[in-house]
Amino acid sequence: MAINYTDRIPNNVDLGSNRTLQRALEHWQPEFLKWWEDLGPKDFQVADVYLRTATSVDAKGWATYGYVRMPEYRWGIFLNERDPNRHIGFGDNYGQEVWQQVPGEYRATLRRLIVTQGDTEPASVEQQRMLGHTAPSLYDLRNLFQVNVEEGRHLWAMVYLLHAYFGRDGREEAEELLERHSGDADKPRILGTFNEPIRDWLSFFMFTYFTDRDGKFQLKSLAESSFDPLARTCQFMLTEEAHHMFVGDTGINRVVKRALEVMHELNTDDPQAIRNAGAIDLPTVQKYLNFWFTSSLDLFGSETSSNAASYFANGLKGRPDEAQYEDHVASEQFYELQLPDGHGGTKNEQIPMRNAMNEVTRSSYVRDCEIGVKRWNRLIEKAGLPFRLTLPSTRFRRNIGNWAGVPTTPEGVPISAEQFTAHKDAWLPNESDQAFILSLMHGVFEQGKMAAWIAPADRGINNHPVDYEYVKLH
Ligand code: BYC
Repeated sequence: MAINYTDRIPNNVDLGSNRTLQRALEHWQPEFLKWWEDLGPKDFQVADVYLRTATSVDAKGWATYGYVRMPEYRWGIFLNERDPNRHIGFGDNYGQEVWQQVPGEYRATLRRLIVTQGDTEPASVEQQRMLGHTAPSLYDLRNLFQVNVEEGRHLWAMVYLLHAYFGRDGREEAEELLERHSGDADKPRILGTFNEPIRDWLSFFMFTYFTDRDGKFQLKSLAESSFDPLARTCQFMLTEEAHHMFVGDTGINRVVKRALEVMHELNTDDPQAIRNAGAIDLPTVQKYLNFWFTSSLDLFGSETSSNAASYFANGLKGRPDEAQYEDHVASEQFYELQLPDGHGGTKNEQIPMRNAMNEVTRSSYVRDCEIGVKRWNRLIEKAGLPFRLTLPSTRFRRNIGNWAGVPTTPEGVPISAEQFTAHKDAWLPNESDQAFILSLMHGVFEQGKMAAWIAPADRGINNHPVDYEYVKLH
């Protein structure tokens, strides 16, 4: 179904045929806009931003480009087309028909999953709220705002499901999605990473590379759901998510490239000399990577999870790309985990595969993260330098799961709490690293100009040059 843009809320779900639902969402819309005004990107609301907007969910229409003022962005409700032949792809109900309504027995669990997913979307906008002021170029400013408006739309996607399928409880949850706030002492966002401040663009690129990639894997898992409207919503969200990870991937690439240029010009790999020249030294890039990668690892939940086992058994949440597996029931298989033994060592434990689904997904995620790291290292290698960026062990600096609070080296070797404290400043961004990175953050808003700490992008957006006027500031 085409997207109806004459409606107050653009949609391809025939919203007009359900007046009660339409009215409920039209009631939520001004609350959303108020939230956007209060906690969305600070300032820049009257700027014309070169944004893509979905005008249909097919390949031709999902990215239609033009100048838009952010508050006038057409946030709407778009689901992938329904596949009448779709059947449940995993778990105890494998092969049965997918659900168009929420089965009563799974109502609370599905609502919780949708709320958790929905909570991350506005959280990320709140976290990135101040970054516009310090954008390294108009190109980057535009990318930030593209990410922000689409996260806003992803919130709409979850709010639609809550309103359409969960009655009054759903409407209340939708309100609370605008009441919890990132970092709020009383009403924080649900998941840890989404309460971490993002004050600088190095963190923003790390977040879009590592944390948006958690989004990719969680959305892929939910895109397998037997609850068909959820699956179809997530399938379309995934189309938009790719650009967010691209922003992170190329952003880090450009930071590394600039560091290498300065190292070459000065003929030194002394981090202080590189900092003095206004670029970001590679050991500091590694520390930020350590922080955001490990924080994002926590987003997969515990290694052994009875929640994950019942999500899978009941067909609520599958494995990313479930079709690649041979056994979709996974009731007889086991998974081997290496867990802390409580005495400073490790022990191996076999657990039922269904209880290990978080770990299965986390492992796929780690493999996906490695692709970018390899690409960044290729640049460093080409420059003839021995330095390599690496992903730390999945045991390092964990706050959730079996390794939570167990001090280890970045390689995952258990150490004492004293040893961890002694090395912390060398492994993670310390106060002076953060102060240095913040000192580089100054907005560059002149067309064609780029901040000195980052190399220009290789190409622009939608075939425009990198120095195009992506944001018209008035
Ligand atoms: N922080 O059995 P456990 C995205 C909670 S990102 C705080 O270990 P489970 C995006 C957990 O909720 C994708 N709490 O884990 C990216 C549970 O609490 P309750 C977001 C945590 O349930 C960038 C308890 O610990 N989508 O889209 O198997 C920009 C024990 O849970 C954390 C989803 O996450 C944490 N890190 O799995 C914008 C999908 N981890 O319920 C957007 C929906 C766990 O006992 N969520 N806990 O009170 C889920 O599938 C699951 O809830 C989780 C946890 C994967 C998060």
